[in-house]
Amino acid sequence: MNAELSRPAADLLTEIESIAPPEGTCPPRAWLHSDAPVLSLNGTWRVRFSPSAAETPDDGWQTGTGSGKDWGDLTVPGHWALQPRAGQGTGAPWYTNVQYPFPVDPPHVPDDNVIGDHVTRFKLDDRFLPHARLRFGGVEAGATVWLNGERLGTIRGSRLTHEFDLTGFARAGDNVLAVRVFQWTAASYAEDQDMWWLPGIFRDVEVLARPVGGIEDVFVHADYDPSTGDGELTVEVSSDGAAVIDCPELGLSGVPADQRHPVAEVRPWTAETPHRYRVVVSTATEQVTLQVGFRRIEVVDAQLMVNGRPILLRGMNRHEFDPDHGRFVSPERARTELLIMKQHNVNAVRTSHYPPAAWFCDLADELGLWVMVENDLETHGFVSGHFDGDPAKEPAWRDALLDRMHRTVERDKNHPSVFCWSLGNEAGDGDNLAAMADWTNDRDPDRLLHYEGDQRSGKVGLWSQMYTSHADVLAIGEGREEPLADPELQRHRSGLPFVLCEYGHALGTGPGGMSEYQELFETHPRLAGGFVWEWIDHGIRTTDDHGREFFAYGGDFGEPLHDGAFVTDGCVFPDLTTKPALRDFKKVAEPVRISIADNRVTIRNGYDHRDTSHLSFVWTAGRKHGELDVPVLESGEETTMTLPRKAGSGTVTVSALIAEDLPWGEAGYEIAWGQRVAEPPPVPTVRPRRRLDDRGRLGPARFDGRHRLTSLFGVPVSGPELVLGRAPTHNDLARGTVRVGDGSADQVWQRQRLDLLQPRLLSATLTDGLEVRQRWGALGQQAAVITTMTWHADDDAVALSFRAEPEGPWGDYWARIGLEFVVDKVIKKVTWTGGGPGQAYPDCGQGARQGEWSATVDELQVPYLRPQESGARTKVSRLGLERGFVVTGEPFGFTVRPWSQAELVAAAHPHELPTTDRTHLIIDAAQHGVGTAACGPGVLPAYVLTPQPAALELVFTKR
Ligand code: IPT
Repeated sequence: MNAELSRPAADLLTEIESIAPPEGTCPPRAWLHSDAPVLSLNGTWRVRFSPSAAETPDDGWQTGTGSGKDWGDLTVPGHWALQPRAGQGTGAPWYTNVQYPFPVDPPHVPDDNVIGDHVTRFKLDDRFLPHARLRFGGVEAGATVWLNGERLGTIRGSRLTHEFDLTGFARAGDNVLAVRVFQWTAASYAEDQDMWWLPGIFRDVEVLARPVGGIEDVFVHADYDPSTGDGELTVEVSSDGAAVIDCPELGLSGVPADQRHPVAEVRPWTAETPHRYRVVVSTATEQVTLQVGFRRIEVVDAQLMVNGRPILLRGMNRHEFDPDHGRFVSPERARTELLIMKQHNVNAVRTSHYPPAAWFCDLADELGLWVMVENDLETHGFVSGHFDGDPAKEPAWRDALLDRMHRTVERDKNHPSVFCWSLGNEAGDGDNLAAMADWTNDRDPDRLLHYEGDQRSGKVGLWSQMYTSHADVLAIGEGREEPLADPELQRHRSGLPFVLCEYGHALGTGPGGMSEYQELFETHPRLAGGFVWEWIDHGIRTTDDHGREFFAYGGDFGEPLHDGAFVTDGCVFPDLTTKPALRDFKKVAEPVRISIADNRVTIRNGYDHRDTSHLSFVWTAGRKHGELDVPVLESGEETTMTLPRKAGSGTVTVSALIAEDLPWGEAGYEIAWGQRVAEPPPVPTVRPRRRLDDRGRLGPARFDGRHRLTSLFGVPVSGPELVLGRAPTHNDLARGTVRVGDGSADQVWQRQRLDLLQPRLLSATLTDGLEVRQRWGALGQQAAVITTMTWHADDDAVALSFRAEPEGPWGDYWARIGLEFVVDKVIKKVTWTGGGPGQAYPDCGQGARQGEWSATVDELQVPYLRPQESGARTKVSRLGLERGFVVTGEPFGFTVRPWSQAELVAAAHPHELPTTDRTHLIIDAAQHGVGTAACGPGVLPAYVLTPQPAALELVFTKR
């Protein structure tokens, strides 16, 4: 103990560094919808900050009004670092992933430890007396709580609910609530999740009236027997009064609690058919309403089964995040999130890596999503010391860790959506986790247990890994995994379904390889699917010195240690606009598969539990369209039918649409599609009628003395230049767990100097046009690409035939091979025929389909929070640049942006990209895949762009 500290400061430090469970709180229980009065204490509170325990005044503030010059206003719920007006020196948001932002010295915390003293005053009437509870939904990173100057206890477990009994503390009329919140506590060691460190009272604070003879807790068991269709309802009630159950829909009226009630022919709950029954539990003084879902979760023959049928998790890892409010997310916003998920064929959520706000599972119950509720536990940063001292194994932490799990399970135990509990994320392994597992299995045997950190998986119901390669997932699917040494553990694990609790890391452009995972999931019964990492970018909305708004990531607040943009790996942007990753996921995870061969359409129902009666099917071929009369298909059923003759023999799309409005999607909303793509039209032939004149004119094209284009149809254009490189994506910058060649893609490219190519003219021949042969060598390198560009023209068209041959010692692969044209004017809009509307790369872009598209150049860009290669469209046969020219060709890829690749590389945020008066057009013959090397396997072999000959046939016309 620090000898210089005054007694109160020393006591405060002891309290901050305590690893005991919270003190003075009520036993954890369900978050119930009761008719007992509730008083919300959300609103404007008074707050003052001290920079450390040693400097925290001990001045009787707990009964004060929070007035004086040190005090300011703060909105509760809210993180103080996101309310800079609340006070000076409160610390800024701080992002780290695995590493702790303080020395690993448990249970000690640094001296720099902002302490926020919060005060609010409120009135209570008789309804809250003599018994009431004070409930906190979440306080980071722990607190001490006083009511009317009397200490109620402590909060430990930032995303966990804490209740205090106010009996004997609360009084009629005015009350003063004082909460001392700490930036760091010993509990911070257990809360090392990959996210911003954001202290504060960030969830609701309420006073709950507790009637005498009321309902303390409820545990609903609603089983469904798939063989009979019958259910059984048991409602365990803890109350000091007699409780009865009512559910008119089930014919239950005033039946006793704590007994089994068989109910014939119930409609079961599934994520696809979220049918709930309203059950009311009453005592003489309180009524609690529950929304009950009947279902049975089992593991049978290593398959994850619900209600007797296997399910496939098409999941997302969801952090709670709002760009303005951090981990305070409003129910309205969360509902929007879940609607977006449902609309993109997401059927499951892992609440990474802590329990969400209490009402979250109500929304999941209502809208239909499988939820894995994860405990608030991660000790990842101990990895730097080989998990020495990891709370998961230190006996002194046992009670605190068990307490966390109790709070997690007890609060959410009545939700049908919750199919699984998770002990936490990345917390090593140890006896404390084993104790938590035992307790959970015992408390709630009707759900599965998950924990990825211990691969022996002895106490869990799902075998789980993260970022496993496709090859290893295949091996597991086929039961060919490396067996565990212990035969008993091996026997247990080989009987478990397998999930990827994280995969498809969605950082930046990508993720590549999702389809290949999905195919494995759909092929091997043992593979129960997974959860993409992750749902949302945690970018904090802020402004730069010029007042320009942007979404900040690690380092943008001057953090001395941080993990940069690694927190921007969501499928939606911070403002919930969708990223290409989500649109691709929607296609990859389609619950209905549609394929078309010749004029035969095959439709397969891939839902786990429901038929297709909620869908209608339409075909579209250009401007023609019509309905398809598809019989209702049961889960797993398939039908094949002939397309109407009217659909013709060209490109045709068959879509599955929502037939009538659903709670999460309007009639006409497309949930799945399949396409038959017609051969692209032949590239128009240009009969060479023009010769290069001595002023460099070749029909509508003009060239300079070095045979470089200077204009096309009067539009100033320079180039084309060979491009082999790209502005590295996050994935290109990382090594990946499975990779081709040595190091990251970017290193492979840097070694080849792909972005430093220099041309040398080999020959320029005047044929019936112009043939230019060049050698493109990289600075300092012997390897080269020999290109031949043959130009022809008539009065209205210019043809370019491009051939490229690599020569010499190239590295393992290129980023792309294409031609870059720089148009010396601003192009605002483009139209194209080909893949769209969104971006595509060889191993992603599943959401793109063949069609006629138009977009502004701005819309073509994907505003990843750190700029990088993005926005490519592929399989394009015609591209029109508004007030520019048109390019027709054998299918090519294009990228149109106002920036050079170097400008993209230089910008750390989208708002730093310069305003230019140029337009860069890259026409690609091929690109390298994107993979997920930033976290997981790199580009799969099929998508590696080895140095190889390439060709493009392009025709330029005015329109
Ligand atoms: C994994 C974490 O579980 C997750 O929270 C997130 O950090 C993710 O990585 C990367 O974005 S852990 C990693 C070391 C595999």
